[in-house]
Amino acid sequence: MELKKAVGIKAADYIENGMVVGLGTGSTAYYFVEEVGRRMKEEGLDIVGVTTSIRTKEQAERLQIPLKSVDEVEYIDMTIDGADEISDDFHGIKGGGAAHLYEKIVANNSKKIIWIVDESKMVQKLGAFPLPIEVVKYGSQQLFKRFEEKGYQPSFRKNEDDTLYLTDEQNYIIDLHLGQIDYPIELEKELDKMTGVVEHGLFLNCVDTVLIGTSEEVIVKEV
Ligand code: DER
Repeated sequence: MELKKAVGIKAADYIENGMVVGLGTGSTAYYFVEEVGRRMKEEGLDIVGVTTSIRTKEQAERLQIPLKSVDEVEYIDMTIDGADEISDDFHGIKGGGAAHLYEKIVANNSKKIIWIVDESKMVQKLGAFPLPIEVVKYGSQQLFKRFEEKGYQPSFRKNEDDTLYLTDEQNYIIDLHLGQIDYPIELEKELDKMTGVVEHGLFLNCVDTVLIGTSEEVIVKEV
């Protein structure tokens, strides 16, 4: 957790007065948002936040970070968010925290995207991490069967009480256990065409900067 805290705090250095900032979701982004709150309180940092989940919204409200919806701003200057896997060619898998739909909406309306990870997230090729797929409830069992037939080893995301997990949009998550993904762009095209798939966790060709927390330092990689 220390690596996540170090990279989350470092990421806040990129935030400047007057920015509209996309506030990511997850255990690493949590530390970034906390640091933004600290800088606002102690240094007078003046920004507007656009959140990527209900839980980040609640955290930002606790920190009294002024917020706007993604639809209330012309664009977002910079979004700082976590990731579950980042490949050598800087493609990402997100959605481990089931927030990838809102995260992708905010990312797609951002001028600059920074991902903050600990070194364990850096991989040669994507796929060891299950690929989250947000699906509408109606027809989700049929989609599940399609994924099974494709050999994608699907599983519904569940709560601790074994009920089906519901996203902020009240949809289901199906996680695909694909193993190494050799052709992510082709997979993205296939998933984008499947009726009932709301959004998948492939974030391809979108990140600008990656901050990697290691035991020695925070490494900055410009893509
Ligand atoms: O859901 C997401 O994409 C989040 O960014 C999350 O999965 C990042 O992981 P973390 O909690 O290890 O930062």
